[in-house]
Amino acid sequence: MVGAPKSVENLMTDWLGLPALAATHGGQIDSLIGWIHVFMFVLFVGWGGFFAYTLVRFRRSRHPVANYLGVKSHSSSYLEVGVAVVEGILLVGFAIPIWAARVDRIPPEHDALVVHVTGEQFAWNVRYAGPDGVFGRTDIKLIDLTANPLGLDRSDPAAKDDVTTLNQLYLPANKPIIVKLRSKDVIHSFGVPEFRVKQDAIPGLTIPVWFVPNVTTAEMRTRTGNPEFQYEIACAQLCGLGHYRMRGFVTVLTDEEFQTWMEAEQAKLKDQGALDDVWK
Ligand SMILES: [Cu+2]
Repeated sequence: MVGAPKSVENLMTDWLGLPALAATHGGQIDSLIGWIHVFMFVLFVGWGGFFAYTLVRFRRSRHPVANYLGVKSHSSSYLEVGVAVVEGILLVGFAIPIWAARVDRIPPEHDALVVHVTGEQFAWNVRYAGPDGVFGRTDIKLIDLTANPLGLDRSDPAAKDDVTTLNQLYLPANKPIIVKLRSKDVIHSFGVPEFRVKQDAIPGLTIPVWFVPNVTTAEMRTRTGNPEFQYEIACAQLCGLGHYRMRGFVTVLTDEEFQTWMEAEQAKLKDQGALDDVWK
């Protein structure tokens, strides 16, 4: 990780070769992944050692006949109950509260940017509420695969300024982003490795996923030394024959750049005013 301060966690994630980090909560996830590797290594060495010990201890030359009674003490049962109790504590005391804090405690919408992202075979439809902050009406009857993939009803005043894009997600940096995930057909999965975010999009459900991107695309290009760097939305569920080409791109902008982009989109909508009649 170039530019980030080196802590023990960073060293572990460098060593594991994780993608560059670009969201505020990502450090915690990386440190968890790092520690899990350390614990698994300890378990591997422990169990591997035990295995080697049993090979020697119960070798054939010393025990030519198997002992059908086996172990008589109850210590291994107690040990297993102990392991189950510790795992119960990890689940109830750590895993569930951390999930509640990180995933369920979604920031208030007025402090965040809400974006609707709808997966379909094989693309990501992105929709912004526009300056009015209200998502306009959609109607399944208005869906047109190329001209209006979300069935947006431009006759609804709230829908007039809604901005839609295909496979292009523009986000301002350092602001909570709430992505409301949906799917038009099968299960897809919205995954952006640099944001340490991955969530299934399931038909019939609207699933919120939130994060705060904190490195703009331009900054990341300098950091990685790759002038063509792009954040990529990779569909992380095998969703059909075209799954391999279901990729979108995220452009993280500064707040001003994002406003400029939104204004340009509004100008485009005004120019396309005539299209309203086509969609009606
Ligand atoms: Cu997909």
